[in-house]
Amino acid sequence: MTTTHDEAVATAAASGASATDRFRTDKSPYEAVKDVPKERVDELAREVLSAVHDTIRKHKVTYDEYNALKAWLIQVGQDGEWPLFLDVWVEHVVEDVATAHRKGNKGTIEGPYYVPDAPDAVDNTIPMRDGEAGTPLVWKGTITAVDGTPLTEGKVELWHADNDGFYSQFAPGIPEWNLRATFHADEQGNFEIHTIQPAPYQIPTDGSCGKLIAAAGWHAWRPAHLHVKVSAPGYELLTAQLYFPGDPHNDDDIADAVKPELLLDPQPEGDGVAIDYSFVLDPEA
Ligand code: MBD
Ligand code: FE
Repeated sequence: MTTTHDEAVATAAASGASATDRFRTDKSPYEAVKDVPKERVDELAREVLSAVHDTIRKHKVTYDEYNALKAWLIQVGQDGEWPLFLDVWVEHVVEDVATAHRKGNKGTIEGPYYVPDAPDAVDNTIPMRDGEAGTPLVWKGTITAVDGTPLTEGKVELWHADNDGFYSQFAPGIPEWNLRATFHADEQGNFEIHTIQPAPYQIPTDGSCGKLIAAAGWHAWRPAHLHVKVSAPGYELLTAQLYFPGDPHNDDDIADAVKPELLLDPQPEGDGVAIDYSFVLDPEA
């Protein structure tokens, strides 16, 4: 890993903070929930607060600890790391609940670094820099419905980190849309993707999330992963990540987002690897 060299460390916190701007630009969550009944808000807010109160009583939390929490929460906002914090430590449960009814592919969390509307890939190849570092990866698969119908209008939006664990549009110095593209299924529902294998991802050590990790004695790693959003008209959007066997953090992902169904089986091919992984989508209700 090269994330210990100076440049990589210097860019780390910026990635967490850029996610706040991106969230404000791309999502309109307040519009979506503005009609939530007050009974629901009352119940959820009361239960969350009550869980906090119980923890304080159980552990006899002191004023020093309470003030440390206040200082830390203020700093998370100033660092712009709320999207990072929530997606690493909370989103996996929301995803489990939201997709429990599905019969098709398992999905997992989106994380903080998705950008919508990535341009279509040219020649089935993701945009990359001249001499982009990393093992070449060729991926073939099919998009079908749970009843077996090939989804010829299906598409795969793919985004992933580079060989240093950094994402374009979040870490500085990487061309826009690098290692991000939209791939379309053919008349048989097949797709083909040419990219490189990403590196494991380390939560920025120089921001508030990194401070929490250090203070608690945790590690800061996610296993290497490919992010996808797979969709077709009339079918539920599948958000997933795919993982590589043998990664030391597949069993202790800091974001708890690995599932056995999401492990790839790469085979050596030429100077790189070939993977064969297909998607099955659930029809919209
Ligand atoms: C990532 O790359 C990621 O996928 C998640 C879920 C959290 C932080 C960084
Ligand atoms: Fe990621």
